[in-house]
Amino acid sequence: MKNKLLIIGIILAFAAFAAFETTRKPPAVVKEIPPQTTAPQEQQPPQASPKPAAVRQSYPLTFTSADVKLILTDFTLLLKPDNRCTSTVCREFLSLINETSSSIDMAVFGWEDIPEIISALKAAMERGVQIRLVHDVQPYYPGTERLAAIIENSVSNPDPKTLMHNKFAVFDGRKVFTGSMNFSTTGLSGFNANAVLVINSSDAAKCFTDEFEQMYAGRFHSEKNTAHPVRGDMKIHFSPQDGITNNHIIPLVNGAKGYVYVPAFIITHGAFAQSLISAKSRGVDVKVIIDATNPMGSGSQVAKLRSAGVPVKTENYAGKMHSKSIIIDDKYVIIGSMNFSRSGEERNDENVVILENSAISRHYRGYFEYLWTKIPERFLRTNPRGEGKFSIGSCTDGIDNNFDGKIDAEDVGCH
Ligand SMILES: [Ca+2]
Ligand SMILES: [Ca+2]
Repeated sequence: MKNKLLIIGIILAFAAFAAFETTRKPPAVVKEIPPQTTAPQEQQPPQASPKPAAVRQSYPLTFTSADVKLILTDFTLLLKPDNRCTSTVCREFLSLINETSSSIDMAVFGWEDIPEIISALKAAMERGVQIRLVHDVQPYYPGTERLAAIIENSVSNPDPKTLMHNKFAVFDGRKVFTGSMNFSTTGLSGFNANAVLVINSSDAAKCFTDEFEQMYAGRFHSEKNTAHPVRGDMKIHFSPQDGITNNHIIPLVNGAKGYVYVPAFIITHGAFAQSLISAKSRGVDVKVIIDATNPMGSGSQVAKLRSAGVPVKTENYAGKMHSKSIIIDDKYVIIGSMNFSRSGEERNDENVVILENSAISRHYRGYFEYLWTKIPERFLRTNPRGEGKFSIGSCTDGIDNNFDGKIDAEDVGCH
C-alpha cells in the first residue's frame, strides 16, 4: 500500500513538473512578415489571452437535413492539394456521376483533372449519359478546355472578362451539386475551405436547368431572364438578373437579431459591408473570416469593417478561405458561387442558394466557430501574408498561394 502511494506520488509530481515545463516555455517568436499592403505590422509577440478557449481538432464536414446535404471542406487539416479524390466532397461528386443514368449538365468556372472524375465522366458517356457543359475560359485553368474537348456538347462563355463563375452540376434532372467550390485540385481535395450543397429535389434541379439552358443557348450575363420557381425554405437566385446582394442578402442581414457570421473570400460590396456594420451597431454578433490573399486590396471593405468594430479575422492557412457564405441566427444559410462584390452581383453569371433551415444553419455556425477559434486573435488586427511563415502550410505546399509568381521558398514571405 505504502509503495503504491509512493508510486502515485512520484507520478503526480512528474506530471506537475511536466505541466510546468510546458507552460513556462517562452511563446514562439512571432516575426510578422510585412504584407504588401498598408496593413499594420505586428511589432511584438502577442499578449497571451487570459484563458484560451478549447480548440477542437476537427469538425463534422457533412450534415443532412431533409433533401439538402451540406458538405464543408476544412482547410486547417489538409495542407497540400492533391488529385486523388479522397475527400468527402470529391467522393460525393464522384458518386453522383457514377449513379447518373441519363443526363449531367455542368456549369464550370474552372476545371482541373482529377483522374477518377475524368474516368467516371467518360464511363458515364459510354453508358449513354448525355453530358452537357457550359464553361468559362481562364488561363489559370487550362484543364477547362481539356474537359470541353472531352465533352462534345459544350458552350464557352463568349466574354471571359465577365465571368461565367458558376460551379454547379445537375444530375438526371433530380439532384444538384452547387456551392463555392471550383472543380479544381485545390477545391476537390479539400485544400481550400468551401461550402457545397447537394440538393435532392427535382424542383431545385429544374431551377438550375432553366439557368443552364439559357447559357447553353448562348445567352450569358445580362442576356438571361429570371424564370425559376422558388419554394419557401429554399430560394435559388442567379446573377446578374436577380440583384442577389441588394435584393435578397442585405434584407436578411438587416433582419438579423442574434448573429451574422461570414466566411468569405473577399468583400468589396460596400452596401453589404454597411449592412454588417449596421447589424453590429444594433447589437448583433457579427464576425467575418476573410481570405489572406486580399484583405486590404483594392475595394476591400475589411478596414472599414474593422474600424467600425466588426471583428474580421484574416485566415492563416495555406488553402483559401473560399467559402462564399453567410450564416444568420441559426435560421438562414446563404451559399453560392458569388463573391460579395459588385462584379459578382452585377456582371458575372453566378448562383446563390438561400436556405431557411435551422438545423443546417446551426451546423454551419458550429463550423464557423470552430474555424474562428483556430485562427489566432492577433489576426483581428494584422494580416498574415497569403504565402509566408504565418500562413500554415503555405511554404511547403508547392503552389503560389498569393499569385506573385513565387512558390514556397522563392516567396519572400517564406524566408
Ligand atoms: Ca507566392
Ligand atoms: Ca506555397
